Amino acid sequence: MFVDKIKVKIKAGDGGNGAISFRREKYVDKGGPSGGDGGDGGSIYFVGKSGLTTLVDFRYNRTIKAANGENGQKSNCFGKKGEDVYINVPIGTVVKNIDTNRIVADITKDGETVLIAKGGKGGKGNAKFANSRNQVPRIAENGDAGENYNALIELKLLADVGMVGFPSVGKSTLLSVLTNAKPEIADYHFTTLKPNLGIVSIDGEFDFVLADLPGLIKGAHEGKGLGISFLKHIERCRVILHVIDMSSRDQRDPYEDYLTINEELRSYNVDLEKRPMIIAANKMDEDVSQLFLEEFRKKVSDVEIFPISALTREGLEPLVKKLYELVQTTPEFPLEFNEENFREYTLEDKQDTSEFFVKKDNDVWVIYGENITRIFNKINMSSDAGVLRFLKVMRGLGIEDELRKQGIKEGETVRIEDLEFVYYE
Ligand SMILES: Nc1nc2c(ncn2[C@@H]2O[C@H](COP(=O)(O)OP(=O)(O)OP(=O)(O)O)[C@@H](O)[C@H]2O)c(=O)[nH]1
Ligand SMILES: [Mg+2]
Repeated sequence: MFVDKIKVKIKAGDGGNGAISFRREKYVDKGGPSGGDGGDGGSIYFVGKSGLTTLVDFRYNRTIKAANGENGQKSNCFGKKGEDVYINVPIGTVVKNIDTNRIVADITKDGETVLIAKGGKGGKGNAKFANSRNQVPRIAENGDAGENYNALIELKLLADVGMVGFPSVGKSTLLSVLTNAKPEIADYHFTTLKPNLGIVSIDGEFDFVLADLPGLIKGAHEGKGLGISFLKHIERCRVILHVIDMSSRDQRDPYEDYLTINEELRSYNVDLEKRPMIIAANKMDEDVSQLFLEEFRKKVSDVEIFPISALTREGLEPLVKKLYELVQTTPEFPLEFNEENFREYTLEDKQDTSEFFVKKDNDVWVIYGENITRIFNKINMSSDAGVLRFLKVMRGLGIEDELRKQGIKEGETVRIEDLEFVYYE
């Protein structure tokens, strides 16, 4: 089964909460604070692994989780760290965060290890809050939540040579005679619904990966036919093999076919033009093909043409040799990233945003925003000291100023998450 796209939930471990406790030892005066820190939550990593070719393993595992950190304990005992999770994925795996529409990882090498979701940091125990002014701190931090999001995991084919062409020109037939692959072959359009891969061996020693792609038609880049979803697979092929039906069986002109497909490639991604391309003029076993080929040669002089018959297996050797030579001399085409769609995910990024929002919902002033939620969740609100600390943070962030600016009056209610309190100057 060929799984090339799958949605999963990603959930790194939460950090454990810091503990509040005090020493009660015989000779220790008053007993100092001794609440240990919570352990960090486990992170999730993907590791590129050559040999894996599908995402099928994810079919049965739609949620990927790492363990939470344990809570801190008394007597300065730290909570245990949640274990990190490493998952092997095929090379060519791209992970996208659907919630933010950003690419989290693009795995292109064997052994490449990428952080997919960072575990939450453990909260500090009260021992960490002791200072000269406050020797009996009754506050501890809760652990941060582990990063979690909905992900789309996609597999981009990493073929060396990708075949493009109209439906029924013989792409799958060619793949079946050059490799061990057994793609479906039939005399109707769009026989191939998903790309097939095969390995072309030369003298059993050198080889390259050949991909047979679903047929393209005019408007493919806008989603016509099988459309854009398969054009992306050629993004990374080093070499393009343009297969053309020289027998003009479908009453199309081979030269027009050639122009149309090139236009589709160009409309989808200009870069494709930079890849070396050669032409397989197929179905040369048909009577009319020779005439069409002569016409074609007159119009196309800048691209090398290899007359072949996939059916009778004629003319294949020079074609394969040329493809191999091009694969050897053409660099890989990594996906191009720009700031917009690529960002490595770290929790630190989020901590930097100090923004919050204030709105009035009926009579209640509501304060919200990612950062404020994070701080709120971090502070242990079950103690007065915790609440006081939170109010201090609010002041520090300028929330109080903003409320005043927007006209809050004494006695009005303020709400943050599930905490409501009355505002006094
Ligand atoms: N005469 C002749 N027929 C061929 C040749 N190569 C393929 N065909 C026939 O053309 C038809 C289509 O072949 P496929 O290999 O399925 O074509 P395709 O390009 O993969 O088509 P789609 O998957 O629909 O895009 C089949 O009936 C093949 O037998 C050839 O060299 N000569
Ligand atoms: Mg096919």
